Formats: sequence, structure tokens, C-alpha cells
Amino acid sequence: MTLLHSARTLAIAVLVSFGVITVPVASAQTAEHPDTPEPELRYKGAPVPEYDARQIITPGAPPLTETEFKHAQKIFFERCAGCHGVLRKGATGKPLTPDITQARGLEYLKVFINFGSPAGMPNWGASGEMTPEDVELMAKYLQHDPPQPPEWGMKEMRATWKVLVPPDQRPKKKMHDFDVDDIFSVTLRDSGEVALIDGPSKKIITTLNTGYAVHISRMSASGRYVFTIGRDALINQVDMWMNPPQTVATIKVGLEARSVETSKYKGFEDKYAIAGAYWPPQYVIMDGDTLEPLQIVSTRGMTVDTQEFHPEPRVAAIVASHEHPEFIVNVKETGKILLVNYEDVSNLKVTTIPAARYLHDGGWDSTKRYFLTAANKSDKIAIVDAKKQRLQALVDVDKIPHPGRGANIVDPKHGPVWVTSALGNEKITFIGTDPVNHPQQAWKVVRVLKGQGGGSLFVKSHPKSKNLYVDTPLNPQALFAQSVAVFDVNNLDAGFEVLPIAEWADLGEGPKRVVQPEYNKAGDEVWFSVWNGKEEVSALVVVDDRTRKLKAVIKDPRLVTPTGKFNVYNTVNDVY
Ligand code: DHE
Repeated sequence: MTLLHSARTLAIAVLVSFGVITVPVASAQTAEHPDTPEPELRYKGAPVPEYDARQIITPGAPPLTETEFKHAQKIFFERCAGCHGVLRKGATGKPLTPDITQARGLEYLKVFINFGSPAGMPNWGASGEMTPEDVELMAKYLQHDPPQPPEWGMKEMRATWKVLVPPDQRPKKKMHDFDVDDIFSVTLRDSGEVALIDGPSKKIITTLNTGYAVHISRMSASGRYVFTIGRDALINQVDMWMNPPQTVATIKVGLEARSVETSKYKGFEDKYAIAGAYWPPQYVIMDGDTLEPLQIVSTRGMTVDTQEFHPEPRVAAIVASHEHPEFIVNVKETGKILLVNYEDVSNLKVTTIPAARYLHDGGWDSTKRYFLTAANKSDKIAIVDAKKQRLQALVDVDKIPHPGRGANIVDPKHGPVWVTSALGNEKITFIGTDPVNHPQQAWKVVRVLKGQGGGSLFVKSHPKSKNLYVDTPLNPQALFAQSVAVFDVNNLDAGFEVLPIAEWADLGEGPKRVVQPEYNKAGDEVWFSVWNGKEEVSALVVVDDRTRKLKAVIKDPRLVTPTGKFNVYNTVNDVY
């Protein structure tokens, strides 16, 4: 486990040290020995504060010392790159290249970083997440040229690939009494771990060291393996049959990543895994037992609309097709959806479907034939017919759709629909998904409900449930961020009930954002994360789905900043 942590440290170190242009500072003698020239200082062995020895110069930008520059790079990687891109060309966030940032100037940038914007930029300074010194530093750093990180090819991947427990030394049957299907893999964002929690007893079975700020967990088709992907692109493969479950293989597939998936098509169950990277912009297909990297494919290329070259088209959501031996891969900046056929990995066949920019997250309709995915800067939902391997429709929706994997319910008036909420407003949009029995409604917005407000990230329902839950963790009002709205699927016009999830958790101080509903295997309870600051107490709150009453609060010192939760059965079977 120490090994994994050092891999993580190395990852950040590599990322923060790329491509820095430095010039020696003539007066390195300054602070401690103001009158001694640098060579003399060195000769005498006097302590030279090395971190102050060099400066980073970009024409038009305030100079920074090398230490400051590296610190800013680390903050940018941890806080900003996800939205603005490593090369700062913009995606969910605005472009931040020096031509723009230098024109805005230091004071403007400081205000923006401090107070954020209604369009979704967090208030890093005002919220206390960045110190005033860091805000000032970032405002300077952003005026410099973005340093280009190194590439990460087969050599680098193989150098980080570790099989900790080879397949022939793994158990032949499940070695514990837990029902693997009803275990939740819970991201502990800021501790770089996941917690595996038993659904029925709500006990933490184990916590495992993983990559930095794991983004998602996905399960192999058999449910035996859980794959986690860190923001630092470290994948952990966890064997759920071991007692307790353990990491059996790891690999770093790049420097920044968000998505991992495994092959689910009949005959290929558990055979392959795929991971998509933000940096370098590429995806890699791996052996499903060991994570051995087999094929790496770059996503650099032309954008869907202006048909210009984009140097950083990041890989967003990936789903495994049930119709063909294919992975469906969202390429964010080019706005293209790739159908990657893994039947013959050495002669990879890729179908490219032009959709819209910038592709982010998405999920299946209830039949698992159609993949619906958000193009969040075009305010569209792209729909792929996985069976016919083509674009079915591009549907206009309102400001920054953010579905997670979405929710499938049966609208009493319009039949089967898939639902998304939005970051930019309170609208909850229903899209018809049944071309056979409801052709008039298929691939059209058939209903728009009003929720608590903008800043929503995830919606959730279950085939056995009559409830539709909508979170609002990024709403600037604490009241909304700390509660969820729940609609009665059979009486959608009646409005919503508010469940005060954070209040039920009774945690004391902190932002206490309530995020990502997830059902248990039976579909009769819904779990929410109450995502607090790293130094504050967080919790999971379990709600009885039928009564909408509090069922349990899971509090434990090990539950540091829980965010995403992935029930094995529901994730394997794409139930949402
Ligand atoms: Fe996510 C899914 C990217 C911020 C929690 N997030 C995804 C997916 C992508 C993505 C591409 C889809 C993966 C898939 O299905 O294969 N997320 C990004 C970002 O780029 C962004 C905006 C900024 C960043 O730097 O990462 C971002 N995401 C967040 C958060 O701040 C969240 C709320 C907390 C956290 O843990 O970081 C967060 N993202 C999640 C969760 C999912 C997710 C819980 C899976 C939802 C699901 O039900 O499938």
C-alpha cells in the first residue's frame, strides 16, 4: 500500500515538474546573506535556499520563483485542470491562455478566483479552500504559458504496471460471507482511498489505498473485480472474492484521468478493461485479469464543428456496449463519440460518430440499447443507437446538462424517459426513449420539471421505485446544497419534497454538500454522501425509499470526504 501512495506522490511530482522554463536569479544571495555573492555562498557552504534560486519568466506575466511556479502547478492540477484543461484551452471552464489572462490582469483574476462566478466557477478564496497567498499566486501563474506535461506511452505504462497477486494465486471462490452484489465502493476523495461497505449491515468491510481522489468505480461483468481510477490516472483492480477484498493489480495510464470500464458483451465478460485519460489525451485497452496494457490510442484530432486540430481532446465517460463487443468512448473537446470494437485488439476497429462539444457524462436508457450523453457546452444530449452503431439524435436542453448516468423512469403520460438535471439552472429534463410504443415522444424533450435550483450533478431512480431524486451539491445556497429534492414519479406535477439529508446526518460545521444518490441492490434504500471538508466530519445517509424517512447514518472516522458510491449489482447491470 505504501507502494501505491508513493506512486501517487510520484505522479503529482511528475506532473508538477514538467517543462518549467527557469532563469537563475542574479541576486540569490538576498534574504539570508544579502552581501554575499552566490558563488561565494556556495563555496562557503552557507545555506542557499534552493527554492528561491530560479525564476520563471513569461513575457508580460509577473515573474515567479521556481518553487512558487511548481506550487501553483500542483494547485492547478488538483483544482483547475479538470474544468479548464491542462493546456488551459477551456472546456467546462473558460480558456485561460496568457493572451486572455494577461489582458484581464492580476486584480481581475484575483477577484474571480476569490469569489467564483454564477456560471459554476467555485469561490476558491471566499470558501477558504485557497489562502489569500494562493489566490494571488494563481492569478500570477495563470498569466504564464501553460507548461506542457510529458507524454505517457507504453514504456511509461509498463514501468508502472504491477500485478500484486497473479491470477493463479487468487482464490477460486469467494472467501467471505458478504454478498458481493450488495457491496458499495465509496470514493473517499481527499484521503485517496475507497471504502467497501456492506449494504445490508452498513459496516465498512475495508478501506483501500487508491489513486489520488478516485473519480469512479466500475465493476467487471461478473462483479468479481472493482476497478477504480484516480485523478492521477492510477487504476486499482480489487478482487472482491478475497477476504478482505484487496488490490491485485495497478497501473498508471497517464497523468490525469477520469474514466474506467470493463467489457460486458456476451463472451467477453471480464476479458478487457479500458481507461480514458485527460492527459495525455488517449485511451488504453488492458487485460481484464491483470491490467496489462495492450493498445494505447491517441484522441488528438479535429473538432466536430469547426474541424480544427485540437491538441488536448480528453476522454470523458466510457460505457461498455451490450449490443456489440464495443466500448463507447466520449471524446470531450472534439465532440466525437468513438465505438471501439475490442473483438480483435491487435486490429482495432473504431467507428467515429460526430456529436457535439464538450462531451462529458452519460448512461443507458432502460433497454440498454441507447446511450444518452451530455455535450455540456453545446447544451445538448447526444443519443447513440448502440445496436445500429450510429447517432440517433441530438436533443437541445437547457444550460449545462449533467446527468451522471441519468435516471430511467416511466412517465405516466409519456412512457419510458431518461432524465437529466443541470448545473446551470433548476431544470430537470425528461427525454422520451421508447421509439416502439411511444414514437411521438422518442428523442424529444417531453417534460421539464423545476427542482430546487442550479448546481445539480446527479439524478437517480430505480425500476422498483416510484421516486426520482435530484441533488444540488454545487448550489451556492447551503440550504439547497445540503438537501435533495424527491419527486413522485406517478404524480410529477405535484412538485417535490425536500429531504434535509445533511441535517439528518447531524455533523456540525462544514459545507456538507449532499451528493450522488445510489440505490442498494434491492432498490428499497437510497444512499447519499454528505461531503464535508477534509478536516470535518462527513457521513453517508441511508433513506428508506418507500417512506422517504431516515433509515441509517453511517459515521466513521475513516469516511473522509465521501463522494461517489457504486453498488456492485447496480453498476454491473447498469441499473439507474
Ligand atoms: Fe466527476 C463522473 C469528470 C468533478 C464526482 N466525472 C464523471 C465522469 C467524468 C467526470 C468524465 C464520467 C465517468 C464515466 O462514467 O466513465 N468530474 C469530472 C471533471 O472533469 C470535473 C468537472 C472536474 C475535475 O477536476 O474532476 C469533475 N466529479 C467532480 C466532482 O467535484 C465530484 C462531485 C466529486 C469528486 O469525487 O471529485 C465528482 N463524477 C463524480 C461522480 C461520478 C462522476 C460521483 C460518477 C457518477 C455516476 O453515477 O456514474
